[in-house]
Amino acid sequence: MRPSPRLAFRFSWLVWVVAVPPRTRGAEDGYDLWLRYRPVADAARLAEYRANITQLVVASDAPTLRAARNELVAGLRGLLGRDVPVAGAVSRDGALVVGTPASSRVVAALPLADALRQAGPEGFVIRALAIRGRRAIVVAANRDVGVLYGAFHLLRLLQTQAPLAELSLVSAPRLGLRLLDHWDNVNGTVERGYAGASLWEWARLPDSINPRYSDYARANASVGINGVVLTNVNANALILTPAYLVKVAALARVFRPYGLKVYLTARFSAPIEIGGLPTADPLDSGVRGWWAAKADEIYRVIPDFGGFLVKANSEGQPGPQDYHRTHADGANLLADAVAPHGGVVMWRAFVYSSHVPTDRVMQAGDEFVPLDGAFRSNVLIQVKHGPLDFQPREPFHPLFGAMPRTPLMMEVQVTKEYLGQDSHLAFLAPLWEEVFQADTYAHGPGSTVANAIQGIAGVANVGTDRDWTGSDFNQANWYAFGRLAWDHMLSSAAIADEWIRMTFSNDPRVVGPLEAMMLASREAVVNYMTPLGLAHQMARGHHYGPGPWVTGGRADQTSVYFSRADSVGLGFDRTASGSNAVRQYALPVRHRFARRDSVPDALLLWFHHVGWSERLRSGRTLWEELLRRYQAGVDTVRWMQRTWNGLEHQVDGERFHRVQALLRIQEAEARWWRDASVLYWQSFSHLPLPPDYEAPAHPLDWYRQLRCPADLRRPRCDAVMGAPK
Ligand code: GCV
Repeated sequence: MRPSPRLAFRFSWLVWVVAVPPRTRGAEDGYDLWLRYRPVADAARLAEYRANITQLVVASDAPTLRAARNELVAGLRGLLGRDVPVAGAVSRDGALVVGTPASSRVVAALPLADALRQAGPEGFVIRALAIRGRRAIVVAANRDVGVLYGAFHLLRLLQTQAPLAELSLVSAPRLGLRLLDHWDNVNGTVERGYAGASLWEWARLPDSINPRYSDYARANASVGINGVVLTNVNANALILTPAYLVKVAALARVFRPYGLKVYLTARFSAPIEIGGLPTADPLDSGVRGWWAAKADEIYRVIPDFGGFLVKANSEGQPGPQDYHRTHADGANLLADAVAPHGGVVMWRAFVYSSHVPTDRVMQAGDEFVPLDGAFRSNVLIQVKHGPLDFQPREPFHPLFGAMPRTPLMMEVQVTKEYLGQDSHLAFLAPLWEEVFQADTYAHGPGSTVANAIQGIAGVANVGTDRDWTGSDFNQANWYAFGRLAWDHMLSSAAIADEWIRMTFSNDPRVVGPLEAMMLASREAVVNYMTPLGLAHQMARGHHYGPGPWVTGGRADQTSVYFSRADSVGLGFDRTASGSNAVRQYALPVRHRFARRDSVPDALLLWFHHVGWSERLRSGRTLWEELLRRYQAGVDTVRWMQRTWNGLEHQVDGERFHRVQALLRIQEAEARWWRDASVLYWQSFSHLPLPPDYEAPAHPLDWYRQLRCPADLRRPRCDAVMGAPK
């Protein structure tokens, strides 16, 4: 039957709507992150979802449940392509019932007691069941915030086109504290931020509330992040003054419905700087009184204030050691001040002694292990994932497992200070997964890092850039951080898979290649920057390009200190014949790292000084293996470029071209890293490059003399781009 002209017109209009690529329907500028809620493309799935979600039943209008309802209304409208009405009661098949037993009589009447017990205070239950003979799906939790997390999870299931039949899951976070740490300064700059300025508009707060604040909170809640440290660990005491506290309170009000608590960094010398006291000595009664009063004042304006994060006696920050007191004295001072209000103190183990130590990476272990048991119960020691400083690869920090009487949390960088900052594609979930799963053996086999911690903090990669994170793929790191903070047993592959489906497409022709790219990307960076356990080989200050020759100034902040390159070989001897840093690890990890026959190749030069011509497990000499790894890094980036180019017709043009341009930068800069490093090592090894090795574009001096532009936020060297290969 031929359609009537009128029908034909309607039909062609429909086809037009379906066939128009997303870019013409709205800018793909990255603002929506993974919360895009584009129409479900698979017709059968769409029909299934439409049949199973026909009304939304939310009994309460409490702020967090309202946030859950609004998210579901918007999300379902986008995904199902039609409005799902909100109802007060289950009146048809396909009800989506959302609530807690306290807020919803329907939920209270369901047989969910066991599941809710498993869900705990923040988790949720999602289940397909019958309610008074009607097909329904319930998202239930013990507290409103669990319902919100569950709502986001249900939307994630739809976004990733999961089947709804026999839906039955309980999810609870494995870690209590899941925080983003902002290194944001009150002047609006962001230390190690590569995505624009600080989100917090201090000059306009508390009167002007930027709508981005609630979108920021939504994004965090969607992955279960439950706290935010607003200010830089290189702290400014101003944030603790009344004028700023009302601004902080305004942000806290926006964040509260999303389960996001606010924390601040505390400058240890604040009693002097804003309190007018002559000292900040933690044992001084005036100082103790000042902090107690300050805590009272904060909790008066922010009743659910989370607590303080402190960087003390590190990189010039004041601390208790200025008064010959210990880190425990300092932490306990603040802990006592916030304890009556239920607050915590996160005290960083990233310390720098005023003397250059024999081995920089041992300092935290040596200072903190003797203090185990000396901290108040509301103190958490915040430990970077490795003992140095967020390098592309480090061994796990030896403090994990070594302070059994002290709560620890792990700190990672979501911002990529040392992994190509805004431009290089480096998916960090594999790095974090590697650390979480590392076995410390501190209490026998299975004593993983994940088991040694009670919380995690990620240094945020978020700023005022329209896409929040400076690049499309940097968003994946924010997402992955939250997902792993919630459940560190999730694999990197599973997280990448979800993120791609939510952010780009469910089309297997997109998911497969993108997942492969993302999973290979971190190792590529390790290879072209610091292969085989090298670390800290970047340019001084901005930490962007290669600088293996960096020397001068404080020795333990230079590349040469860490590489120990000489005519004999390369690498830092941390065995008993060297600094003996291996002693900080429990047996058998200590032996595994100390012995040449068992240390993993990936950490070889972290623990050993290896002769240039010594043979490695591969049968290749160190020199050959180094050359191979640097080249592998470059080759992987080229493969990523080819893979991405193959997606030109599957990905919208805006994002396609943005990512393509960044990959071009990454390829040129991977060569920059390889060539500068190989030539520098060659000046010690005096070994030749094989004839078929890709020749460096310039002599060593060219790389050494390269000066990057003065803009520290974008320290790119145009000169290295050269002609594309
Ligand atoms: C906030 C590294 C960074 C610093 C940072 C410091 C820290 O050294 O380069 O910018 O300071 O770590 O974690 O305190």
